[in-house]
Amino acid sequence: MGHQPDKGGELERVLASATDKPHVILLGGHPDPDGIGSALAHKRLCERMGVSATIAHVLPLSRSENRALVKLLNVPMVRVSDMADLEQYGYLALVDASASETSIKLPESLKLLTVVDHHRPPSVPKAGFVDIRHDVGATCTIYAEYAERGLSPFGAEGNDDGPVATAMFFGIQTDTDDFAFGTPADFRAAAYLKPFCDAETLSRVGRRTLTAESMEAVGRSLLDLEVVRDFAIATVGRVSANNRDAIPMAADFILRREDIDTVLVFGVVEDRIDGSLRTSRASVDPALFMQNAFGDDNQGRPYGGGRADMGGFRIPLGLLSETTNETDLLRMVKEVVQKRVARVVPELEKKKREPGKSSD
Ligand SMILES: [Mn+2]
Repeated sequence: MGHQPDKGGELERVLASATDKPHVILLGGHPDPDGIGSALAHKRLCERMGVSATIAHVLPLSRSENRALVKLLNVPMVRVSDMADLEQYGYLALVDASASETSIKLPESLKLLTVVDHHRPPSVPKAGFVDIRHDVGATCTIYAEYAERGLSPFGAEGNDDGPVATAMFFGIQTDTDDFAFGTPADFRAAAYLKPFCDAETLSRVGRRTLTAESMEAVGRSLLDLEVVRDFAIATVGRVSANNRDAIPMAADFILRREDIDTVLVFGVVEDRIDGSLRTSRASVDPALFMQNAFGDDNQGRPYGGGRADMGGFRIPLGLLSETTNETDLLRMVKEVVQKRVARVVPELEKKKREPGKSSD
């Protein structure tokens, strides 16, 4: 951690030693602005060294603001679905993650070359180049620092760095909750990138437009909201996979209510139940909350997990998915989730049993 003497120079040497085969930058999860901005920064470095690099992702872009970012900046990304799609590449670069996406099997010939990330890794990855820092709010901050310290500085060589700088700036902005959690390094990186950004694109993606479906889902969660003491629970009903981020969005929004400090929002997405927990109370540990409420699946893997202030869970619908009546299904899902959450928030069950409170 802290300031490594010349990580940028080391990255340059590692990239220069791997010019014999094309590179792939594989984004994990649903690509977010920090991942996209970092991937663009990495691709730019590869290209300056004469190496071809492709940005790939497995899961779809899920927020409309992310789709807008990709569209407005014309971000070149390909969606891959199986191993055969990756066989043409020799080297793998991971940005904003230290382990590759688990939903795709990688060809053995693909060599993990670089890892640049700001999350705590479960184990230190083995790669030619590793730069993992916990004292920055975004991976784009690390790439901005390489540039500022002399590795392909922005604006040099008469190149148009606007789209890359804009995506990186937005990556830092979103990963730091609009700079509320920005570290000095994030502010410094943003200040470095700002003159190269396209102001109009930045303000357009900064609007964070929502799809109509997401907004309706957030609306349903507000109608469904139940509050017991300082805890709130709500369901969005069913949302499409493309709009599943309506669930954490609703949780973030409800957490702003002044009389609560912890909220759990859930919904049905395809053939599973998806949920998000948000808390502003230090004594609530989201990972422990998830564990106590939902436990493990039959292979011993927990249904949910979390970090200091947020958590999530995914539970397959299993036999419930055969319910043909959607209203019945949603009612049963709600019952199951509430029962489980009552293990952690017992008042929820008591409230249910009170007369006069009937479920819809
Ligand atoms: Mn990030």
